[in-house]
Order: sequence, then structure tokens, then C-alpha cells
Amino acid sequence: MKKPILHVFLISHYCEKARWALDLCGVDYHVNLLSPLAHAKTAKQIGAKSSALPILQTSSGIIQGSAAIIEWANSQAPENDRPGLLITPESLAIEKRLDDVLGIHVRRWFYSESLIDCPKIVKPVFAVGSGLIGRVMLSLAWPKVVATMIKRMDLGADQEIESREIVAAELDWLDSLLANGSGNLVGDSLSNADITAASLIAPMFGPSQHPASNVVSLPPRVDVTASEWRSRVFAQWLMGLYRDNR
Ligand SMILES: N[C@@H](CCC(=O)N[C@@H](CS)C(=O)NCC(=O)O)C(=O)O
Repeated sequence: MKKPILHVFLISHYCEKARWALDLCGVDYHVNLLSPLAHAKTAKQIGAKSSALPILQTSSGIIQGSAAIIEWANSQAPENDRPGLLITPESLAIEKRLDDVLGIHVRRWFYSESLIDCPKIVKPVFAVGSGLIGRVMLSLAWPKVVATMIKRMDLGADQEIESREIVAAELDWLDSLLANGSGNLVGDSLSNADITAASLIAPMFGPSQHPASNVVSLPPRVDVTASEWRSRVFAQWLMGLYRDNR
């Protein structure tokens, strides 16, 4: 079988989630790092339904979205002699809530500050892997990229505060799930819920095993909160999960 290709943004937490699952399940694949705008062209060329990354291109078709990629990766685990992930109705429900709430609001909180107040933090990360021509094109298209992201993700000062509060409440919920004492969100082995929770907020706590750990930095206000939260149960658990399983 030809190696699958995973199309990603380096900075995207949903893409990190898909990468982690593929790595854990022993899948041999290529990573194609894309920059914004160029990604839409690639998605169209390969026949994806929308431009949202991650997209996994396999010899038997396109798999789009981190949850679907996790399920596919897990189906490959036995033939790669890997235990794979625990996936149950409960872990799927937790994953869905994390994708729809935590993932969206971590992103809106981060970009509401970084893209508007300090774009120098994100612009170089978007360009990683895109080559000289890609970097020039990204610079030329930068005002359009920023305007599109502000509109699509509904970024702004009030939204930054609102999303921070939602993220804080979601972390309280995760702390309460971890109070079960098993070291996992569901059951007593690593599940799709665990890697979803950890990957969707990992850049805030900067585990060194994260593929973008040496290129993504936090804007100042997010950084202050991240420092305050570093000692909480969830953050300690996340760092351990990355250390032991990533
Ligand atoms: N729920 C989806 C979310 C995917 C998503 O929002 N991807 C963003 C990057 S974080 C994206 O590709 N945005 C650009 C676009 O949609 O064209 C997943 O889990 O994969």
C-alpha cells in the first residue's frame, strides 16, 4: 500500500491530534505541511469535501477530520502490532464535546490575541515547510489571511475574554473527570478522549514532545494564564501523557 499522506497545518491542534493517533497506532505516513490559502488548493486537488485540515489521503480514499482519522488509525493498529486506543460510546461523546467546545475556544482565545495584537508570533509558523515561493505568497496574501481568520473564527477582544472563560470551565470539567483516579479520562487505558483533551490544549503548556513545541510561542496575555494554570491537575496530567505516550 502507498504511504498515506496527512495534510496539516503545523500549528493546528486538530492536526496534532490526528498525528498523535497515527503515530500511536504505528501507521507509516508522510506529513504534508501546508500554509493557509495553499491548503485550500491542495484540498480541492485531492477531492476533499471541504478545506478543513487535517485530511488523510490514503490509497483507498480521503479521510477528513481528526475524529475520523483516529478511528481509521485505530483500525490499523492490530496489523502494526500496536494496542491502539480505547474507543467507547463514552469516550466518543467526550471527544465530540472537546472538539466542539475546547478546541474551538482554545483557538479563538489564542488567535484573538495573537493574530490581532502580535501576528509576528503566528506568521512564521504558518510559513514553516512552505518553501521560498510559499513564504512570498503568504506575505502577499497576509491581509486576506488575517481578515478571513478574523471573520471565520469570530475573533476580537470580547471574544478573547469569553473564550478564555469557556476554556477555564472545560478544564474544570476535565479535572473532575480525572478525579476518577485511573489516570485516564475514560476506563483505565489510553483512549481517543485522552489524546483529544491533551492535544487540543497542549500548546498552552508546551510539552517538548509536541511537533511544534520549538516554533509556537504564546502571546503575553495567554502566557500569563498558562503560567497560572501550569500546576493544575489537568496540566500536570497532560505533561505526563505527552512524556509517556507521544
Ligand atoms: N472538527 C475538525 C476541525 C478542523 C478544523 O477546524 N481545521 C482548521 C484548522 S484548526 C482548518 O483547517 N481551517 C481552515 C479551513 O477550514 O479552511 C477536526 O477535528 O478535524
